[in-house]
Order: sequence, then structure tokens, then C-alpha cells
Amino acid sequence: MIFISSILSWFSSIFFSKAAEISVVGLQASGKTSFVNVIGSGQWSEDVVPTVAFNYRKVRKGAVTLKIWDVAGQPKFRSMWERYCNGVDAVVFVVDSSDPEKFDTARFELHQLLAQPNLAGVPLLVLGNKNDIPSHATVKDLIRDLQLDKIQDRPVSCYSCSMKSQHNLDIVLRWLTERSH
Ligand SMILES: Nc1nc2c(ncn2[C@@H]2O[C@H](COP(=O)(O)OP(=O)(O)O)[C@@H](O)[C@H]2O)c(=O)[nH]1
Ligand SMILES: [Mg+2]
Repeated sequence: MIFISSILSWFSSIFFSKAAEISVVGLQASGKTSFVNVIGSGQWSEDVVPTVAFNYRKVRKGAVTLKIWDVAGQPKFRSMWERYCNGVDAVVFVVDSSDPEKFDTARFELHQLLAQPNLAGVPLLVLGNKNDIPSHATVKDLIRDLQLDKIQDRPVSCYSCSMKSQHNLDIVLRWLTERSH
């Protein structure tokens, strides 16, 4: 009996379980770790310790397992983004949409990353985070300021969201689980 049930669970794991590997990048303090925490455990915290190098987290959503790399955003770690994005099913780029002074740097780092030949074609999800802050940039602003319309070699989506109020996280999760295979 145990033997049969383990064969059955082995079969079902092959046929029914799907996974997506995702890298979360973006400038420091944009909300990457908050994002991973909120989708992983539903936990919002005001105090997040700045990420040193990277975190790895596996999150199960229904039949889909999301394997998430949360990579640090401080300048000295940005050269690691490419390595963590290599071979993933999607890249999530988080922007603090309440901090327009950082949009130029964010645009530069994003386009530099996407120019890496081994990331060609990898779907991109841009999250304009912190939309609970009244002066935040809209999706339209972000498309213009990050020049998202210039990215034509891959699927690109952009959502305005908030980890704090969990606004739009349902759409974001759907987008991520649809990248599974
Ligand atoms: N108001 C607001 N603050 C946020 C939001 N997401 C993250 N933060 C705050 O932004 C800071 C940086 O967040 P963190 O997740 O460490 O960013 P990371 O450096 O990109 O990993 C922390 O103080 C968070 O509490 C949000 O949606 N709204
Ligand atoms: Mg972090």
C-alpha cells in the first residue's frame, strides 16, 4: 500500500505540479524583500533588514511552486543580478514608485540587465511598489520614465501595487503562477 501510494504521488508530482523560478531585482529599498515576505507568508513588516547578497525562498501557491531569488539592490551587488536571472522563467523588477529621483538609475540598471545576451526573451514584470503613498507614479508614468515601451524582445507587464496594503498582489501572483511549467 505504501509502495502504491508513493508511486501515485510520484506520478502526480510529475503530471500535476508545476514550478516557476523567478528572480526579484531592483534598487535597494524598493520593496523586494517585502514582496517575497508578503507573497510567501502574507506578512507585512515595517522593519525589513536590508538584504546582504541574496535570499532564496520557495513558495507554494496551489499546484504551483514559486522558487524565488531575492537579490540585493545596493550598487556593489547589482553585478550579481545577471547571474541570478540566468535561466529563470521571469524577472521581477521592483521600483519604489513614490521616489521619482531614483527612476533614472532604475531605468539604467534595468536596461543594462536586459541587454545581457543570456537573458534574451525572459518575461519581465515591473512592479511600481508603494502605491499606498499618495504621490506615487502611475503605470503610465513608469512606462515613460523607465522606457518600458522600448523593450520589444520579450513579454513585459507593469503593475502599480503596494506590499503594505497588498494592493494588486492577486494580479501579480496570477502573472507569476502563469509562468510555471
Ligand atoms: N509605504 C510602503 N513602504 C514599503 C512598501 N514595501 C516596502 N516598504 C518599505 O520600504 C523599505 C524597504 O523595503 P525592503 O523590502 O527591505 O526593500 P529591498 O531593499 O528592495 O528588499 C522598508 O522600510 C519597507 O517597510 C510599500 O508597499 N509601501
Ligand atoms: Mg531586500
